[in-house]
Amino acid sequence: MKKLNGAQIMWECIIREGVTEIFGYPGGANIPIFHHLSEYPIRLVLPRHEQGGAHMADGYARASGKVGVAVATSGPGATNLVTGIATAMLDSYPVVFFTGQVSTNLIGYDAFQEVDVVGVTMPITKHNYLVTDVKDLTRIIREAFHIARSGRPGPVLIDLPKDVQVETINWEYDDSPIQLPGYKPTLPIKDQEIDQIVDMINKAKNPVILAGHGVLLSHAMSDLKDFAEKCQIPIALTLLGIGCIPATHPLNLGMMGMHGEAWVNQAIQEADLLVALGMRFDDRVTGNLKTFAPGAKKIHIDIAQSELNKNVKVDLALVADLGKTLRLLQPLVESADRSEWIDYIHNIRKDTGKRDIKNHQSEKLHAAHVITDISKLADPDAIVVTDVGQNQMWTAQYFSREKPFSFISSGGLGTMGFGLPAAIGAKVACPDVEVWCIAGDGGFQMTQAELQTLKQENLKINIAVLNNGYLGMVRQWQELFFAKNYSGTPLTSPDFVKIAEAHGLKGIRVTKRVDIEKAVLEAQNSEESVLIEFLIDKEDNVYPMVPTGAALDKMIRRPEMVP
Ligand SMILES: Cc1cc2nc3c(=O)[nH]c(=O)nc-3n(C[C@H](O)[C@H](O)[C@H](O)COP(=O)(O)OP(=O)(O)OC[C@H]3O[C@@H](n4cnc5c(N)ncnc54)[C@H](O)[C@@H]3O)c2cc1C
Ligand SMILES: Cc1ncc(C[n+]2csc(CCOP(=O)(O)OP(=O)(O)O)c2C)c(N)n1
Ligand SMILES: [Mg+2]
Repeated sequence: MKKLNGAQIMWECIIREGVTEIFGYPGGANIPIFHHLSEYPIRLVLPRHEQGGAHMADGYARASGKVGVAVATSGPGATNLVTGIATAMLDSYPVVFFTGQVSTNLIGYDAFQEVDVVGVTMPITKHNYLVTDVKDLTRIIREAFHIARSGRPGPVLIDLPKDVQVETINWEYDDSPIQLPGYKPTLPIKDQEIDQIVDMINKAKNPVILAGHGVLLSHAMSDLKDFAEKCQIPIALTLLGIGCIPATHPLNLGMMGMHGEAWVNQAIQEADLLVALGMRFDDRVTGNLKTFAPGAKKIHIDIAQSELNKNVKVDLALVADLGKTLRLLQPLVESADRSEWIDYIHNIRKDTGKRDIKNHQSEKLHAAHVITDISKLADPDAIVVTDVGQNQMWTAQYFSREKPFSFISSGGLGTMGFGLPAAIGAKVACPDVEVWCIAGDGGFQMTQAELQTLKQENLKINIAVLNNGYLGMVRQWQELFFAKNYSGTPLTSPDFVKIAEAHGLKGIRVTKRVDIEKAVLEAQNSEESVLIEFLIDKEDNVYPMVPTGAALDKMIRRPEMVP
């Protein structure tokens, strides 16, 4: 037994959860937490905005597979976290958020910096708590980490009133089994369901696996590879599934969906069986639901019951952990030769994936060039973190990824401003790995204050800002579907080179393709973080593209080759 206060108990508990780094910002309602931090072996990274801290903790979780932790004060500190919490929620990442709260006797009185953060974050957390008695704190923190990392992972928030932080009790760690009778993160798998899946797969002539983020979250990468190789089923990836099978694996078709490759979408539309593994049929993936894969029987395996038969009605739905399921299926499915089907898909592919690059031999700098060249020069183990918009889609298309957990992107919420702070979190998690942040001029300006976090923490990452002078993805929609009415999308920027220098970092500007390599090598060889601003063609579009409401294979294709 030790005499400890709530703040100390918080630290005692989180080090027992394996936490070694946190992203936190202080304020009146969490000073006791910061007061005791130095007593514990935990590194604090101080963001410049709580949203940045939330994305850092999220990027940390995405890169490391561990639970990220972010700390903020009450009121504005807590509300600044909201976008970051929702970002982690939509992409199923385990982050535990600690917010300071006004003392329990003041709750409900509109006290200084009081916000009902439990109410605000109810729909964007997997679970949240308001601690009203310090004696509950150990149990709550243990539950929070368990809930965040088990089953379908997600963010959990703990709101800690100031009086709970300072109240002292005789404390010892209680490591008795966690009791959450209503919470069933995984369910047993029935033999009958496995038999049915095996039968459907064995009978299929033209099947496609739709591999999603759940493959990575379940650490089922090698199970997927073994399974697909045995039955010779080609694999289409969601944006967040990128990396679950190496880019160069012969069965990997590439990304599906709105900006997926045309041959991938066509294969899905023509398949006789879809095996959806740990993906949630987002509307960016399916195109018009009425015309989605009309001739295919559909199997959906997902750990979340709520995702099954939600967007796409399927023939067989199984609630289960993917790794476990694939290991059960592997010995039961027949080895098959599906070379005719695979050859057919490769035949529709031809050279269309490279068309952008071949097509753009002008003096201008094109995003496809920039990303392709960075991808070739980057360390094969590098982690690439994107922002949101055209830059994100170009990176998904042209930054070739062989390793899992090496492509980090805000998919579900599509949060502009995510890139830089998430890249900082990834670097804190993986200090020995080369980290690239690829952002647009718009998104980068949303969280660029975090450049100073890089400086203060002495972290080295490489940043590529694709400056097209527009909120490019929205401008593309305006060009194609709103009569080129560029309302609200032209965007000025500060001198990004000077911005980097003002933060004590290095800045480089590139305007021609011949200069890309030199700049990238200079960035890689620099000891400090480097920002490269690429002045790219202003009105390049991301192709292919499925217009909203269109069938998945009715894509606007990349422009034909010009002489
Ligand atoms: C501008 C923009 C354009 C986009 N365009 C595209 C596009 O063209 N193509 C595309 O694919 N996406 C696109 N997206 C991303 C899209 O919005 C979704 O985020 C993405 O499709 C989701 O992929 P997912 O279903 O694999 O991952 P998630 O949304 O993370 O879902 C993962 C699923 O796995 C399940 N799961 C988790 N753990 C396990 C486990 N252990 N076992 C089994 N299941 C598990 C979860 O329950 C969940 O259902 C775009 C996003 C933006 C911002
Ligand atoms: C926080 C936020 N606000 C608005 C949007 C809508 N949005 C999606 S992409 C985009 C344009 C992004 O512009 P930029 O960062 O310059 O990237 P580009 O598309 O030009 O590569 C916008 C405004 C968003 N996704 N997130
Ligand atoms: Mg832009």
